[in-house]
Amino acid sequence: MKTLRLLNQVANSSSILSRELQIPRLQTQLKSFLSNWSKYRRLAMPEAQESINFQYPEARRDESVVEEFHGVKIADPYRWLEDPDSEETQAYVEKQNKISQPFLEGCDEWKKLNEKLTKRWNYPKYSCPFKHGNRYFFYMNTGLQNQDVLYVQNSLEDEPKVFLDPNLLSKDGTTALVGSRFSDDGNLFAYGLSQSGSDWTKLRMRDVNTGVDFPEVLEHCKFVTASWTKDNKGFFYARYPVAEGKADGSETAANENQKLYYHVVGESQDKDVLIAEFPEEPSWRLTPEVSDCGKYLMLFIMKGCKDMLLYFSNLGNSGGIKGKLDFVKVVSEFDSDYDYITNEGSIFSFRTNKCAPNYRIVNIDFENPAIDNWKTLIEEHPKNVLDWSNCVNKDKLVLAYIDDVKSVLQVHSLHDGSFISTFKLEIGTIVGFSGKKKYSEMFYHFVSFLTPGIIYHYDFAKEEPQAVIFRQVKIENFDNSLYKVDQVFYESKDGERIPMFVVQKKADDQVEKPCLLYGYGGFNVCVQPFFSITGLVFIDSFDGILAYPNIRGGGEYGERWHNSGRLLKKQNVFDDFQYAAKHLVESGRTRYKKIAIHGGSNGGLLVGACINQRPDLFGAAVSQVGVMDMLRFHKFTVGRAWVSDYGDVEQKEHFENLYKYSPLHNVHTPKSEKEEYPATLVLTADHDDRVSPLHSLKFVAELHHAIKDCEFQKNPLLLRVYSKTGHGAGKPTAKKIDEATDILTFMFKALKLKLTF
Ligand code: X99
Repeated sequence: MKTLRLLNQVANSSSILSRELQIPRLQTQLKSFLSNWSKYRRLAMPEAQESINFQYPEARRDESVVEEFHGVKIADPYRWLEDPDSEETQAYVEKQNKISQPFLEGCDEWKKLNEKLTKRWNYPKYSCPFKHGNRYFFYMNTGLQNQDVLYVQNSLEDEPKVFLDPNLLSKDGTTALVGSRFSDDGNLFAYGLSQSGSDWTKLRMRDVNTGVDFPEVLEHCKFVTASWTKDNKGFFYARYPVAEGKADGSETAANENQKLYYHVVGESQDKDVLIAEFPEEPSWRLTPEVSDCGKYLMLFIMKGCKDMLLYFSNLGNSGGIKGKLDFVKVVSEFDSDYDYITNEGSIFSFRTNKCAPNYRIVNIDFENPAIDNWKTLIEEHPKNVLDWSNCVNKDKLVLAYIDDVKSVLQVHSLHDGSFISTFKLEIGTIVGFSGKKKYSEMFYHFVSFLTPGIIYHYDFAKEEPQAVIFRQVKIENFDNSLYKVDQVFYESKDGERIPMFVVQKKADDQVEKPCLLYGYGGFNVCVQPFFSITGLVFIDSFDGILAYPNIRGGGEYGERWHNSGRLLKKQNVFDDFQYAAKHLVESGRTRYKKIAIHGGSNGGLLVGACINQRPDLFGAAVSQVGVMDMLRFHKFTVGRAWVSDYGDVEQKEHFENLYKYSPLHNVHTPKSEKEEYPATLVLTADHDDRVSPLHSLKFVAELHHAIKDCEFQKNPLLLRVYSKTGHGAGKPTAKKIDEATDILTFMFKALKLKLTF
């Protein structure tokens, strides 16, 4: 499922991890911001010097808040910062921004880097074309548009017309298109809109022939998939009950009690038919999927971020959905993942890690779904991970493998799983794919650290089919032959062999360069090669290098890799990251004081834990939208789902493990130079309802308390809270560029660099 979401995105806009900082801003907004420039500059002058004493705002410590976990009393003096609406919290945020914003924006380098990023970002970005009915659709961004625009054309040669332009829906680009599905005949389009980066989504429907929207709006959705019935009349979707209090993404309330509904296009939401609910299981999240043939509704149920149940209902030819459906349970234990590929009659093909940590394809007969009747169609590969699979051209399975972190693309037979062919690929990643069982053609989208994007077209109906370049992104004044990518393998603390990509200029005679070290390390997510303008600007402007270690917790080597970096093994993730820094220094590429670490979300936790554990290994640290309070993460928004990676604090051994590394609970007062925190920038956003900003706020309050009057802490520890922004998805280009500028400026100052342009 992760893969499918990834494939639906325009490569190079925002990734599942927000790992790509990049992309542009509208010229007009740039101008209006630059006219404010002098204001920030004036504000900033005192802070812009090196080694100044920051007067951090004091956060009230409420010593009365103490909670007991398994007999251990733990104070939580900044509990009040968990209320985003209190005046005290808002005043605290404002005071922090008044220090961080001028520090970042109030120097000439911010302006220069912002201009450079904007220029570099300004190149056209495309998604794969995808066919629905008689038309092709694709996303395109001319370069600096805040949101990608959806185009339609009658044939691939036809002049494209705008079908949906989210840029017209808000002035500042903060309305984003998130998740969309066409009806089977391609005549109707269900699409989600989110505001200010929140995960909350409103679903709308558009008539493709007229371009006119239907009047109804479906509310209270998050992570919504509209799964159309074959009659093209409506779709299944899941939604939450109406929330008490506000629900705009700035709230922290836990999301519970999702229910499955059927919506008939043209009707109002209150007419929607309730299809399934599980009141005994408030944490279950539901994803519907109608089979390719239209006869079955599959229901995938998750409570964590891994493992799911699988039910199905026979829609038959019942003619209209009138009420709750009966479901047959195919999988009734949370112990594996299942991705629907296609079905031939009652024989369903799924990609699964059931008894196959590198994934296999299994055929399940819905007439007899007992597990001892399952048949392996494609065996698990001994080393490579089967990342996703799609059925095209009636009976061809396209398989994407991950081989030592690089994408491999193959075609197999749906009938017996036999291998047919491999597509030639450079070292890189397939970030997009389009193709359907009912069509003979397909497109796939390739990127790498030095390739901004190539979209290939392949048509099985051709006499001698071959992959041809359909579109290739060219960036003016970017000569990728000047750079090189190496994949190195280093040993971690326990001897595990960890891969790492290093990107740098070819003519690299000087050793000990500034190094941007990025990591994620969790949730089975792979950090495969991707094209990053921010990364290239780091190399070019700072004479730097980039390092991307594939630390454990990710899915680079299947479930084994994920499992060895989650729950009681989470410390491996931090060790792998710290050993990446050691390797980079020991191999002569950089120095500790020249390393800037960076991570977002689960990677923000990584950064927080690492600066507590080994502050001496890094010169600078940027933690974006991180999880910092490991004893309370499950209480807010969708946090309960992360128990599958982090563990459950209610269990003693999990509590002890979490308490040992939780960034909030392991802040120290430096007692020597070696213990001084690296210059640290903590970033969060007011509409982040994936990881509530309270994590970052409490962490920084604790840091500032710990270093108060500490002679050894000279490096800045800053908090920047962005507004009208969320966890990353749907972030307008203008805000992405500004944030990337903040990050690069911070690294520049913290590592005491020189601009090389
Ligand atoms: C999530 O929290 C997943 C959020 N999410 C749902 C979906 O709750 O993506 C859901 C329900 C139904 C369909 C799809 C979804 N994720 C995704 C983690 C990492 C992830 C996340 O955002 F697993 F990749 N985190 C933030 C983990 C810790 C910090």
